Amino acid sequence: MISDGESVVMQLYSFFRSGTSHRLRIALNLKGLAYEIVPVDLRSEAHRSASYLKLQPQGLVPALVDGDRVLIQSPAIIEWLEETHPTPALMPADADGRARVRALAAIVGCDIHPLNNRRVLQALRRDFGADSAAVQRWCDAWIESGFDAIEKLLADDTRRGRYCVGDAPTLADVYLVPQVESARRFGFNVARWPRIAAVDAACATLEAFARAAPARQPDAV
Ligand SMILES: N[C@@H](CCC(=O)N[C@@H](CS)C(=O)NCC(=O)O)C(=O)O
Repeated sequence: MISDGESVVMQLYSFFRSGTSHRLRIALNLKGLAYEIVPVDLRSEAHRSASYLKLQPQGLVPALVDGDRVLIQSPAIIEWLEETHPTPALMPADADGRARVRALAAIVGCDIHPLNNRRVLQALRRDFGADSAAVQRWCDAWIESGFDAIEKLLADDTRRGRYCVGDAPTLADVYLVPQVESARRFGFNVARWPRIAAVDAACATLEAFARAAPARQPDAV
């Protein structure tokens, strides 16, 4: 464990290309919290090792260790961070704004990301005989329908600023940016969703987002 002088630095079990790990890195950076990355290499099945399963019994990244506390599931960890480190807030002050942020985040977190997750794609190949073209069609469908909906929601929001909701980054941006990164990896030109592309570009100018990018991680190879 590393100490920053007063407290023990949190450890983030993370894989550089994992969208859920990417979310956590952005949230931690926005909050200005110190953390150490512990790489978990999904390609070598490190997430299924006995030692990692003791932390996260599903064998999924990320996990956040804070002293004796082990936190799992990125939405739960992000909410915990928001509650324990409320400044800067990643949720708007008003209930309507918070509902909007949660809805945008849920489109990514519930309706796009889980369907394109590695273990789901492995099951499609292994148990249902899907070839590479079928798997690509599957992924494309969920990204397209989710991004079409987000683009429409952004277009309809007349009070929108630089980010998904308002003029400061919120959890909606924390969820969206890693999904944009993933869509690019799946071969999409994100310019076809101009408002999503603009939010992504605005976020990229912030150090908290730039430092969280997969390419900037110690395990990026
Ligand atoms: N709902 C979980 C999902 C975590 C998740 O799916 N993580 C992926 C990486 S983005 C993973 O570990 N996949 C391993 C696998 O599918 O084998 C969360 O948000 O923490």
